[in-house]
Amino acid sequence: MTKTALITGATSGIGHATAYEFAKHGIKLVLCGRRSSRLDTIQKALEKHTDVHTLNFDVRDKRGTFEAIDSLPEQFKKIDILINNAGNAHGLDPIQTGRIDDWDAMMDINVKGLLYVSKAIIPQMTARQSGHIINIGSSAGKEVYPKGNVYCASKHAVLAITEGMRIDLNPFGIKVSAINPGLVETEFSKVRFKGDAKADAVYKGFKALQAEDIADVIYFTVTRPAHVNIADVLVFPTAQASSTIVKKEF
Ligand code: NDP
Ligand code: 8X3
Repeated sequence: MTKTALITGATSGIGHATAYEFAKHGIKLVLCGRRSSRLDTIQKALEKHTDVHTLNFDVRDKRGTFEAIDSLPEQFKKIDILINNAGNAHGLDPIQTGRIDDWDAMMDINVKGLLYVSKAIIPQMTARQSGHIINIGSSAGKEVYPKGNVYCASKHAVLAITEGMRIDLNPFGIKVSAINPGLVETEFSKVRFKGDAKADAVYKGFKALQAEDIADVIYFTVTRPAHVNIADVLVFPTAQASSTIVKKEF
């Protein structure tokens, strides 16, 4: 039977590539993000392949998140696969000079936003005793790097929440997976450095992961047999050995 996936952060990068990968395989899509014109464009492009519904909300907005998910039309209400992907880094500063607004953004989006969306979807999964939640963590959730402080904390939280979900949802037969990428060339660094030229240097001198590489891993994860759960994956570009060790050639 055709499955339906809800993807947060579908307007860019990993979420966008996952939407395209899923559409290719006929998975029905609920695509979420704040930039509505991008959602419209993606919907038009993917409707050739599958049914697509878009939800325009900010995951920081608790009420807006629940209202958006409640508003799903009947044919999109049953979510089989939840991809908690929306998130970003904001800033790269030592803890003593970090901006509180950046800290708020990362904790509110990466951690609390993920919880709100999950809270809105989990009851239908427990009721049906089936479903698959994929949380997009990061290598930053496994290892803290200089100036990464709060972003790393937010991704460590994603990993802890993933493990907690897997334990608590175990009696319901719900799969919970964490996919943790290293450096992926998306809009991520543009957001982190607020459009500053520093962003351009991040992926120079080596071949970074592309969003499509992570979409491949996500599609693989959601297509395993019922008895197989890919619990936790760490994916680096070949040039990367850890958060701080990247083989660059100039
Ligand atoms: P992008 O910046 O390309 O995409 C981020 C997505 O998140 C956008 O679609 C954006 O949509 C959405 N988003 C951001 N803030 C909000 C918000 N407040 N409410 C709703 N949606 C929001 O980055 P990536 O694709 O790289 O990032 C996706 C995930 O992957 C993130 O969780 C990130 O932490 C993680 N990751 C990224 C890595 C990388 O190196 N790029 C490595 C490891 C993990 P919109 O602005 O339209 O709302
Ligand atoms: C994104 C990877 O190394 O920029 O989560 O934190 S990194």
